[in-house]
Amino acid sequence: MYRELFNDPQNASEKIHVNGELHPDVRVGMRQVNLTNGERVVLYDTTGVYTEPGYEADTQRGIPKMREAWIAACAAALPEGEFHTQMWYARRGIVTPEMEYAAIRENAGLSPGDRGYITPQQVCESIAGGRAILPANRKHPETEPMVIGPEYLVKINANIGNSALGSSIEEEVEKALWAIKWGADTVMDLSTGRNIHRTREAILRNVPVPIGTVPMYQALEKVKGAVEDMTWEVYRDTLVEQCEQGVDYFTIHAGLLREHVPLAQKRVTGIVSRGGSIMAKWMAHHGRESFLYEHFDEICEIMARYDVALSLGDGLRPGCIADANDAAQFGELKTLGELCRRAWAHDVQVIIEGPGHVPMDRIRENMDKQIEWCQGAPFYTLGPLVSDIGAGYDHITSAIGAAMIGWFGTAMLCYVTTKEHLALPNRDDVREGVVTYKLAAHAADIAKGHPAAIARDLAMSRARYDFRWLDQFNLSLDPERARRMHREMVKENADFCAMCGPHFCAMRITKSIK
Ligand code: IRN
Ligand code: FE2
Repeated sequence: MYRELFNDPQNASEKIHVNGELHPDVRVGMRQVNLTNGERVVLYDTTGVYTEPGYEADTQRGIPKMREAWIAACAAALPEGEFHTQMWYARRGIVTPEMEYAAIRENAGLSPGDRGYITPQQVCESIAGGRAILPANRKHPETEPMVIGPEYLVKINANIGNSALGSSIEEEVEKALWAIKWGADTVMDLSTGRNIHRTREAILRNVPVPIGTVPMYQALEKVKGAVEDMTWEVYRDTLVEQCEQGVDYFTIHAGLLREHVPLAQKRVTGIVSRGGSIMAKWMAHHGRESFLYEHFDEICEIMARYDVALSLGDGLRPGCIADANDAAQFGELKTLGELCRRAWAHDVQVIIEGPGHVPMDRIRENMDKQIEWCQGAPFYTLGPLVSDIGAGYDHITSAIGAAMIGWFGTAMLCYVTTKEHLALPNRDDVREGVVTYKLAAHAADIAKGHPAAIARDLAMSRARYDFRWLDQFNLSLDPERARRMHREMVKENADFCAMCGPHFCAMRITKSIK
């Protein structure tokens, strides 16, 4: 069943591998597009083992545990029971196999000497300085290492997960695999409905990218949705449960303090973050400071024992453009900067979550403040949506903002689907959301001058001018859709398309000029 997801017999691309030098057992898969004119374009690949020739998926068994030996070697080199995070190693200048793997990946389509070429030492230094993270829980050996930071390719995250109103474990695994097929760099399981633990287990054992969660959602299910019954103990036990299972990064809304809540009550749309609203209600009910804030160091100690990265949640992100960049949002962002420093003291890797809904003229200010207050920790934003009237099209409303903020330096973009504000996304919504966000991220990479991103566009343009249709399909982000649309109206190798017909093709006419 899952194999068919990745099967595209008409796609003239093949899996290639690049081996490590520092760590010879590092073997990084990439996608090589073989063009009909003999040229080759190598692309970053998130599909893992699923596109290895002949791989037979078996969801009961799960995918190979590619990091297992590295994790074991680390453990063997340390006293019994001791463990360290990627940040700890980075701070000592030790380049782990994971770091080399991530560096090699970043160079897909580049050759040494190219501007933008990344070395393992650079990955190591940026993690040491907090400017990048490599999310890789030691209990998640299935994940293929990758790096998130403004110096690297802009990444995208796809949210999946069930709700009380629908979806099964199989559907959620299928959505996660569909997401990586189209290029999602990480997947967050935001399940809030039934079988949260088992759904996550199936995803972790079958998906080769880092997996994130918002542990508060499962903790709330444990107290049957009664926010006032939530306790630090229930939350802490949920953290440990998810660490043990192998989750690679947690969204934790620890920066939303009691003093911020009144600021949000003046807003047009109040608090629109699920995690944020839960914490605000808990604080109001108990008349106490956030237990996430008060137990923050304990949270970091738990996460450091597994190397789970911390994504500091934006519980006060604006839910409409009228609320953008207000005192509530920026008050929380300042606190996130403080928490970031505290997490680093535990060698916990950190990214900072950001908005939300922000009009285009106020996006730059968000990025600037984040850089100023969060010491260069990577920014990870939801959109932002640049208008509130896009219902049914909010993948586009938000991709406009995402492309801008990616260009300004945001390291990872959290996708928004067509169903945002309306319903739970299905498989096709996931595809459309991922491809739309790959476009936003790629547009940002181009604007930042990434040579491999620019080279892919150039190869596409040449193919277009030569009417090499197959090459155009294979170089596009969604070859299947491009091919289907073209083939609907003209035969395979026509030197025009149905948009203009044979007599009005400008490129054809241009070529006839002698
Ligand atoms: C990303 C940036 N800002 C928010 N996000 C994502 O929103 C976050 O990573 C997670 O997937 C989701 C959390 O939503 P709530 O609980 O803040 O609504
Ligand atoms: Fe929204």
